[in-house]
Amino acid sequence: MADLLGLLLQVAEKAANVARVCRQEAPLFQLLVQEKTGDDKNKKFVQDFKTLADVVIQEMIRHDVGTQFPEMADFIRGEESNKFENGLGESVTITVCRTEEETAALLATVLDGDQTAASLLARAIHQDPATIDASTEGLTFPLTPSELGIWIDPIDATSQYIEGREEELVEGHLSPSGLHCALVLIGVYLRSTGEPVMGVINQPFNHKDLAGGGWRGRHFWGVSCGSINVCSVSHPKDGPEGKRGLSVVLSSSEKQVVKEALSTLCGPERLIYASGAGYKILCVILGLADAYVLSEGSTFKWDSCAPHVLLRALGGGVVDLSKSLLSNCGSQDHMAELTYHQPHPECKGADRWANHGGLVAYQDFSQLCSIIKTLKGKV
Ligand code: 2IP
Ligand code: CA
Ligand code: CA
Repeated sequence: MADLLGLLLQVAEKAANVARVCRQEAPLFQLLVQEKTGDDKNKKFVQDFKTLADVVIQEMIRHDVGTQFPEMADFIRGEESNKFENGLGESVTITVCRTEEETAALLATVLDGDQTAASLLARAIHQDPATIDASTEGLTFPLTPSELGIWIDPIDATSQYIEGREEELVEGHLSPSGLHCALVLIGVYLRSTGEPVMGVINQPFNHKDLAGGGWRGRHFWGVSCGSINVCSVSHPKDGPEGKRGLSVVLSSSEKQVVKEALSTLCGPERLIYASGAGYKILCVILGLADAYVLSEGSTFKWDSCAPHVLLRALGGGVVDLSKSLLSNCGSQDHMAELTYHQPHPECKGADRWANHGGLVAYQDFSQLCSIIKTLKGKV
C-alpha cells in the first residue's frame, strides 16, 4: 500500500496549494477575510468562503483517492459536508468535475457568479502539484483498500489560517499561534477495529521562500500496522531534548484545574499553550512537547487520526483521557487508545465523531502514566 501513501502525500500537497492560493490570490483572499454582516447577509453571496475552501479541499481529496481506490470511495469522510448553501438558501453539492471549466462553473453558483474567484479556485483544484519525494517506494504494508477508511480535516486551525499571522519560526521551538498552525490532516484507519494505520500531515505555511516565491510547506507521514512502524520523523529522544523535564502543551482554553494540576507535575514554565489540535499533536511528534492534554471533547476523529499514526509509529499514542483515568496504567495495552470506526449513536452531526472523553497524546508511556496519576480525581 505504498501507492496509497504516495497518493495521500500528493493530494495533501495539492490541498496545501489550494490553501495557499486562497491566501495569495487577491480575489480569493478578499472572500476569505470578509465578515458577512448586516446587508451583506442578504445578498446572493457565498455565506462563508472559508467553509467553501474547506469543502473544496475535502472533496478534492475524496475525488482523487476515490478515483484511484474505488473500494475506499464510500469510506472517505471528513469534517465538512459537501452540501453547500448559497445566500439564497439554494443547496449546491460541491464536487470536483471532470474538467477545470466544469468545476469553475459549479463553484460560480455558490460564489454569486464571481467567475474570477471560481476560475482561480478551479485551477488550483485541477493542477498537479510538484511531485513529493518521500522515499516511500519499496515500502510494503499488509493493508488492502477494502479494509480501510479515511478521515480528512482539510484545514485544521482555521482561525489561525484566516487570521494569517506570520511568525518567524525557530527550529526546535514551538510557536504558539500563527499561520504555521494550520494543517492538512489525512488519516487512514482499519474499518474493523478502528485502529489508525497511516497518516499524512501537510503544513502549508512553514516558511517563506527567500527568492520571493511565496510560502513553502513541509509534510510528515507515518505508518503503524502490526510490527511495521515507520515514520518520516526520527525519534526526538535521540537528541538532547530527551534530557529535559516533562513539558505539556495545552489549549489556552483548558480548564484551570487541569492547568494547576499539570503545573505541579511539570513546573509552570513547562506548560505551553498552542493553537490547533493537529498542531499540538504535531508538537508532540516533533518532540517540541512531551504530551498534549485536552480535558474537553472539543476534538473530532478528523483532528486526531492522522497525527495519531505518527505517534504510534514512534512508540507513543493518543488515549481517551476519561477512559485512562479509570484504568491503572499497567502495561501499554492500547485499551484506552482512540479508535476511528464507531460514531456516538446518541449524538447528532459532528458530535457523533467527537473525541468526547478528551485526550492525551504522548510519546513515552511512563510520562503518560505520570500525567494520568496527576489528573486522577481532578477532572
Ligand atoms: C479545531 C482547531 C482548534 C482546536 C479545536 C479543533 O479544528 O484545531 O484550534 O481548538 O479543538 O476542533 P484549540 O486550538 O483550542 O485546541 P478546526 O480549526 O478544523 O475547526
Ligand atoms: Ca477544519
Ligand atoms: Ca479540526
